[in-house]
Order: sequence, then C-alpha cells, then structure tokens
Amino acid sequence: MTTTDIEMIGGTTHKGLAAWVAEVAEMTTPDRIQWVTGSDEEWKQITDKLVETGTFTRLNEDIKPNSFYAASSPQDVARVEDRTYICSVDEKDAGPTNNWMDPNEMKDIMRGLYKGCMKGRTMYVIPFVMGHLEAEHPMFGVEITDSEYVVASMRVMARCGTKILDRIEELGDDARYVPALHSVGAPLADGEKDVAWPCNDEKYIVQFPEERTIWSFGSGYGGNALLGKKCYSLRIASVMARDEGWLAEHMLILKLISPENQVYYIAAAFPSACGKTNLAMLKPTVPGWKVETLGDDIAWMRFGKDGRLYAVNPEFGFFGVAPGTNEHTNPNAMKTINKGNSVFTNVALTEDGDVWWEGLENPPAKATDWKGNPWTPDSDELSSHPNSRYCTPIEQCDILADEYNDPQGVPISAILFGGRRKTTVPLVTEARDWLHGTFMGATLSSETTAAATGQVGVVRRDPMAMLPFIGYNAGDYFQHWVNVGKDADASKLPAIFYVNWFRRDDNGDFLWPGFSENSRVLKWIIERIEGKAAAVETPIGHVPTPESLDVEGLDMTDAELEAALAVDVEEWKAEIPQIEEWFAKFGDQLPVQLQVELDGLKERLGA
Ligand code: GTP
Ligand code: SPV
Ligand code: MN
Repeated sequence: MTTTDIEMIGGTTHKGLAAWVAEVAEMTTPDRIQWVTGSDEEWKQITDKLVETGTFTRLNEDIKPNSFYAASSPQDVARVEDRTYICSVDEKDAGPTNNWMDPNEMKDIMRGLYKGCMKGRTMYVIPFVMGHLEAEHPMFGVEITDSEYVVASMRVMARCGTKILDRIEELGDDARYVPALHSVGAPLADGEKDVAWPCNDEKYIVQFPEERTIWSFGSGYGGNALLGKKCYSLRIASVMARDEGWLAEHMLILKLISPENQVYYIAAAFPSACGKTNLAMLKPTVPGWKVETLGDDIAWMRFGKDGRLYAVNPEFGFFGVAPGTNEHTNPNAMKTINKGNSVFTNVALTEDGDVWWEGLENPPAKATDWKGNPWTPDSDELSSHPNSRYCTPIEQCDILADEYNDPQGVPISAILFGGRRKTTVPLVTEARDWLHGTFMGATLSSETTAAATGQVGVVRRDPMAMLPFIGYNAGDYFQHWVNVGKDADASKLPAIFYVNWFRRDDNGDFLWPGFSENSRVLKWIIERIEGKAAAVETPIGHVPTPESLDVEGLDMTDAELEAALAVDVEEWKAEIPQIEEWFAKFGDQLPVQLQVELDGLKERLGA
C-alpha cells in the first residue's frame, strides 16, 4: 500500500513534516491519518470513540462534567525505566545511568516492530508546543500516535492543534520541532474487535539525542506515551539545555506571597511521587502567606537579561498522582479536577459514576476497582493502583498564577531538592552556595515509588530528581550545573535547599505533618534568603534552630521537632561510602568540584 491510498483528514503545507508523516504511514500502514486540530468537535469525536471501544467510561455529568474513567492493562501502569534508552551516537554520551544501544541497531529493531503496527487504526498527527507559542524560540513537537487515549491526554497536557501547526507552517524550514513517534503496538486484523487498553508486552521508550527525536512503542501510559512530557521536555530538552546554556528540570514552580506582599518564586525537584504536585498547590497554614501555582512537574530555566534565572512551565495540564489526594492534603487539586474536563486512569469507579481512590474522603460502599473487580471498603486489595493518575487542565486551577502565561517566566529565588528518606536527611538544610547545592542535588537520594515499574521503597541516588530523565551523561549533567553557577553572578543565583518531608520516628510514623504545614519550611527558607532566620551550622549545611521554625499551632512535641531537624553524624558517616560508590560510577566525568565538596563533607564529619 502507498500512503496515497490512505484516507487523510487534514494535512500540512510543511514539506518536511508532510514527508515524515508519509514515511511513518508507509511503515506503520494505518487505515487513516487524522491531523489533530484541538477543536471541541474533535474532543467529542475522540472521547466518543474511546467510550465506544470501552477505554473510557463517561463519569456522571452532575459530578464531574466532561470527564472520563480509564483502566489500563495491569501490565501498563507506570514508566518503564528498564525499557527506556538514550541512543546517543557514542555510548559514553548516554553515561552510566542510562540504557544505551547503538542508534542504528535500535532503529532496525524498532522499524521491525513499527512495520504494519497501526493496521486497523487511525494514525493521529498532533502538532504541539511545549511552553508558549509566543516564546522567542517556540519549542515545537509533532507526535504521531495510534492511540485515542494519547490524543485526549495530549490535548490536556500540551498546547496542541491547528494554531500550532499554522505557526510551524509559517516558519517553514526555520521551525524547529521534535518528531515523536508513538504506537501502542497492537495492530488489528480485518474485523478484529479492539480491546479497551491496547498495548504490547514488548516496550521501548527511546530518545535519539543528537537527532532530537523520540520513538516509543508498546505502552499507552503517560510518561511512556505522552511524548511532550518526560521524553521531550526532560530527556531531549536537557540535551538542548546543555548545548545552549539553560536548564530543563523535573521541578515544580510556585509563587509565594508573604504577609508583607513580597513575591518569591520557588522551584523544587523531588523524584516521581515525592510531593511536587502537592507543594505546587500548597494551601499555607502559616497566617498571611499565600501560594499560587505555575507548574507541578517540569521547569525550563534560562538566564534573563538581569542575570537572574527565569523558569517557565512547558506543560498545559497536571498529570497527578491520585492516591493520597484529598480535601485536606490538596484542596486546590480537588477543586481543579472537580471542574471536570479530566481523565482518571486506574482509580476506582463508583456506582454513581464518580471516581474514588485510597486516601480520598467518603469511601463508597461499593465500587469497581482498577482491575474491573467488585470492591468494598473491606476488600483486601487496593481499589486504585498506587500510580493511578488524574489528567486535568492547568487553567482550571483557581490558584494558577497570572505569570503562568508569561513566556519570560518568573525569576527563581530558591531551588529545593528533596526526596523520600525515612532516616538521616533533616527536614530542611540550606546549602552554603551554588556548588554545595549542586553537590546536594547530585547526591540526592530517595526511596523508589510506584511511578516506575520495579521494586518500591528502595533507596537510590536520584540526582536532581532527574535519574530517569537526564538525556545524556549524568557526569556531564553535573558539570553543566557547575558551569551554570560559574558563569553567573553568584548574588543573583537562587539559594539551594535540601528538604525531606518523609523522615520517620521509631514507630515508622512521619515526624513532620507535611502537606500544608510545609508552608512553615517555605517561610523559613524565605527568611533565610532575607537574612532574618537563625540556623545552626552543621557538617551538611545550615539547619533551622528549633526556635527559628514557625511551629505555632502545630501539634508537635519539642522532641519530635528536634528529631525532624536532627543531623546525626553517625548516620551521615554511613552515607559517605554510598556517595563514594555513586560518584565512582562517573570516573573522569565527575566534576572535580563535586569531589572537593565530598572531601569537605568527609572532613567536617570526621569520616
Ligand atoms: P510525579 O507526578 O510522579 O512527578 O509526583 P509528585 O512529585 O508530583 O508527587 P505528588 O505531589 O503527587 O505526591 C506523591 C505522593 O506523596 C502522594 O500520595 C501524596 O499524598 C504524598 N505526599 C505529598 N506531599 C507529602 C508530604 O508533605 N508528606 C507526606 N507524608 N506525603 C506527601
Ligand atoms: C513521573 O513519573 O515523574 C510523572 C508521571 O510525573 S509521568 O508522566 O508518567 O512521568
Ligand atoms: Mn514527575
């Protein structure tokens, strides 16, 4: 079959783009090609089709208008880090933390998989832009996918459609776009009925950094299939950022307003399922302080003319962890999703056509769990997968900051690194300077979560919360962080802090209440920046004195607070061999500055 035989809805005058679409169609042999416009009619067409095939169940219009429930295959619930590759030309450029294969070898394998893989399906072409269309250099992408679920989700998560394509066409050969190819890898034989969640046991999530292209096969799950998100905005963008002197990071962006109406912008990197969305939408408990949201997962940061680091959120929606989200932990997320226009995946479906998950208020007497089985509060199984997600438009968030729409972004005053550690890491530690902060980021550790397949709860190094997302050699990435600091005016750089909301007591209970109460830590951070708050100097950095942290009204004993803030030299000495082992992976690629930081830490600990 030649591509001219294939029915085409829409099209483009952009020759390069048209040629790529034709080439992919020839390889994948879809029944038809549809260019995604972003219109309301298209939303209806796509979601109707998803309801018809059983992928979507429409939720009760009176409770969650224009919203849908989906349950994936139990084999396709999270990012697959062991199937994710950085196929740089030179293996060394993928570094010791990424899977690598020779790009030509990988393409041969994947061409074999892609051959005829869209048979019986529609191939959708989604023009999108990460960040603003009005940016000086708009960051275009075009995703080809055979999944309506991906089309619906991409429309929520990224600015998509005709407006974007028009601009790409206007720019012609000057338009820089990332071609991103996705297939669920489930062709349909003639007359074969589709399943609710088509996918393939064989999965590949592949980035070709030099070519700035993405090939994904076999999965329909968010981070594996919505290619504008982790694949482009972190893996490919981190390579662009290295080459061009900026930063593409796994960070939320929030606006903090003090009682005196001073405005501060904070970016924070925590590994997957470690609290970014919750902090981004924080409802402060400290009187007089206000938070507004700019982003909950990804920050692109570039230096402004004034020498400060400015952050934008390239995304257009939230793809948030459902379990644990409720009116107490994240009232702003609840308000956002309750407005509708959302997709819920792998949560429970209630009898009145609503969704429920562990941690949400008012458990239903009866529901259908994410595997399609009857569920009651007495069931032994979880109703929802621990990595179940809501996908909802960012513009529905009541506390979205106006600056979200500013292509210049916002000047960052503080960068937070944080992870999930039961022990050792205090509630908050201030770095002495950018280099020390880079060391904290580079040695960040966290317990693994359900956001990726594999064992949960295992402590691993997750540098800058970017372990699964650095598109090149992590040693070079550390050097890039060092260089960013070296080239900047130190007085204008963000201050860096290391936080841990997840420290536990001997009974295994969290020492710190977390969520809204994290506003107390944000307050301390700002007061440090303003030179107002006290701190103790410890071997690992500056930690609050118990008096300097505003804990008024908090139900916490002095001993608990001390335990949350404690720096135990013996525990930290035990970290040293692990950090040394981690750094040894990088050999010559480890910046000497980080070795110097480690030597300094050892000396201060007497290790
Ligand atoms: P990704 O979307 O995977 O990148 O995750 P994220 O970093 O945005 O994590 P999110 O805010 O969705 O939180 C993940 C889980 O951690 C949820 O179940 C939250 O309820 C829980 N969590 C978030 N903040 C806190 C906190 O301050 N304390 C405690 N104990 N749990 C928290
Ligand atoms: C994460 O895993 O960090 C997420 C969800 O934000 S995903 O988009 O699947 O990567
Ligand atoms: Mn994330």
